[in-house]
Amino acid sequence: MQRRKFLSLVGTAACVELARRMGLEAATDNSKPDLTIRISEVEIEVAPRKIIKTTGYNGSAPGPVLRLREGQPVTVEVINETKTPELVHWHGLFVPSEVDGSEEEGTPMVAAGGVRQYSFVPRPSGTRWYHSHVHAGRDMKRATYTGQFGFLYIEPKEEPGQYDAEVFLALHGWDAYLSSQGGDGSLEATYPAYSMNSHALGSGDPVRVKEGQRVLFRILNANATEQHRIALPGHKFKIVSLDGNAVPVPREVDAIEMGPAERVDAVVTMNNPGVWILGEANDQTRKDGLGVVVEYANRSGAPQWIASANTPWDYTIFGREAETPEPAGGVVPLVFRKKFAGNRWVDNWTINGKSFPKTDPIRVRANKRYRLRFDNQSDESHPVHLHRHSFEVTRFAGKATAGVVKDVVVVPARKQVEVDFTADNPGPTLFHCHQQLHMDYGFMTMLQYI
Ligand SMILES: [Cu+2]
Repeated sequence: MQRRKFLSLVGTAACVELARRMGLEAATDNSKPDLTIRISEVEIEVAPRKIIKTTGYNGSAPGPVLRLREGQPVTVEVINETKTPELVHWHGLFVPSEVDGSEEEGTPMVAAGGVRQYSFVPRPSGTRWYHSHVHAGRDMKRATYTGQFGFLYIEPKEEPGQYDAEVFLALHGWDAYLSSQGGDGSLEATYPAYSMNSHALGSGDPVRVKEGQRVLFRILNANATEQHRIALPGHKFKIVSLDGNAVPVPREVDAIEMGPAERVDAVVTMNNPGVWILGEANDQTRKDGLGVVVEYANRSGAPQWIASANTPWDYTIFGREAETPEPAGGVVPLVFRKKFAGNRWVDNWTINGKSFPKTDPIRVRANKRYRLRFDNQSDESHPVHLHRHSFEVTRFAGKATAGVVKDVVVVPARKQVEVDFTADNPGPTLFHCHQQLHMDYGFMTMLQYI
C-alpha cells in the first residue's frame, strides 16, 4: 500500500501514532526530531596539509557515532544542503521500506536543499551504520565514495560490558578515481589516500591503552569498493561479533578481513607494551594512511609493524559445526557473473544472467524461511547485502556452519556461499553487492513479498 493512501485511510490520532511507530514517516508530522543529520560539503585534514574535500554528515567525515536504544522510537531529521538529491540508509536495521533509505524500495529522496524526517524503531541491537545509498556510476563524488557514513550503535537492553574501553574505527579510501591499471583493462576505483576515522596513519591521536586493558574495537569497512585485511602486531583479536551480531564461538585471530560494509567487534587484551600500528596488511595501503597507532601508557618511540601470516579468513570458525536442513521455503539459486564491457569501461554484472533493473526479483512469502545459494562465477569477491533482514551463514566455500548471523557476506571468487533467512519484514527489499561499482553496474535485485 502507498504511504499516502495508508495515511488517508487512518484519521485518528492513535492511527497516526501507530503509523509513526511503524515508521511510516508523515510529511505533515512536525514533531521535534530526536536527531539531526545535516549533509553538506566538508573538508577534512587527514594528514598535515593533506585536505580532502568531500561530502559529510554534521560537518565531519565520517559522521558522528550515533547511539540509539533498541526498541525506543526515534525521529531523525535529514537536511540536505548539497546540490543533489540524497538518501540515508540505516544499514542492518529492520525498518520499513519507506524509511530504509533506498529509492528502489520506495523511500522518498531528500531533495537538494530539502529536509525530510524518518521515524523508526531501532532494532536489532549491535554495531550498525548509516550511509548514503544513491547511485554513483562513474561519479566518484557521490554515494559511498564520499564521507557520508558513520557508526550507528544500537544499545541492547542489557550491555554485556566485558571490556574496559570501546574504540570505533571506520576504514575509508578518499579521492577515488577510475583507472585500468589492474588486470584486463576494465576500470576500477583507485584511492590515493586512506584513513581510519578522519585521520591517516600517524596523524591524529593514537589509541591510548594501558597494560591489561581489554579494548573492544568496533571496526567498519566503509570503503566503497575495497576489501581490507587488518592486523595489530604482537596482539590477537578475539572476534565477538560479526556485523553487530554475537558469534556462537568467539575466537582469537591474528588478522581481520572485511569486505565493504562489514563490521567486526573484536576484543584485544593489551598484554604487549609498546607502540604499535593497527593497520592494513598491504604495505602500500598502510603507507597511504590505512592505520592507527596504538600506544601503551609510558611507552614511546616509532610505532612498530610486523607482517603476520596470511591465513585465509573463514567465517565458519566462529560458527557451530552443524548441517542445517533445507528451509521450508526452499532454495533460491543466484549466480553472479561479470560481463566485460570493454577496455577502459566499467564492467557490468549479472544475477542469473540479468542486470538490474532487468533482474528477476526473489519472490518470498511472509514468515517463510528460505535459503539463498550464491554462486560466484567471477574472479572477484563480492560483499552481498540484504536490506531490512539478516541471514544466517549455513555454508561457506563448501563447509557447513550454523549460528553466524550477518547482513553482508563476502562470497569469494569462484566459490559458493549459502545463507538462510526468514522473510519477516514485508515490503520491497533490496539485495545487492555492496561494492559500489558492482551495485551501480547491474549487481542488484529486489526481494519481493507475494
Ligand atoms: Cu560485487
